[in-house]
Amino acid sequence: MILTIRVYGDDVLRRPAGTVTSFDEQLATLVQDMAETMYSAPGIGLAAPQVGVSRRIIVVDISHNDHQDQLYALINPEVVERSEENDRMEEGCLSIPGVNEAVVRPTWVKIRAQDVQGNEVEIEAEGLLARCFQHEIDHLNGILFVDRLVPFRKKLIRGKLKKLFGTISPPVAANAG
Ligand code: GNR
Ligand code: NI
Repeated sequence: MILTIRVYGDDVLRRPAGTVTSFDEQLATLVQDMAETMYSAPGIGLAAPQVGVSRRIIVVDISHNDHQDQLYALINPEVVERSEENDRMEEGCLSIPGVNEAVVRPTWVKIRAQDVQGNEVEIEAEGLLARCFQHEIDHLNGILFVDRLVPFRKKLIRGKLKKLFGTISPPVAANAG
């Protein structure tokens, strides 16, 4: 089932998502619906708050097909190690359509998470995959990529955000970014 993607200005995108504790059929269904929603958008990642579910769940697939053989579905994911080296890469977000800006982030990350069955997994990623994991984990903490722009660009896109979404939605200070 394709779910509705929430857009900039929706409070759920600013709320820190809750830890998942039940690895049941309902979780498996939600993960499948999130994957379907991501592929149909199309996008290379999706976090549960983007479909109105304030829980720590992400799906990522940077391949250009929906075969699901390169689908990562991660529960309670955390960045546990990051490179000192950074990359600057253009990002977009399904929740902020019409805005694309370069963001600086670590080139490489190690992620610790659980799979849909609750087994612990560790993943090392670099390049676009690392980029996408970091973008999605930010969503779980109420952080959007526009929060990570250099102050000058952040200021410049305020007008655009106001025009596109009718509001400015600043990061919540408590969401340590
Ligand atoms: O589809 C998406 N593309 C993308 C491109 C560069 C960096 C991050 C992303 S994630 C985005 C989908 C999305 O909004 N996920 O939260
Ligand atoms: Ni996004």
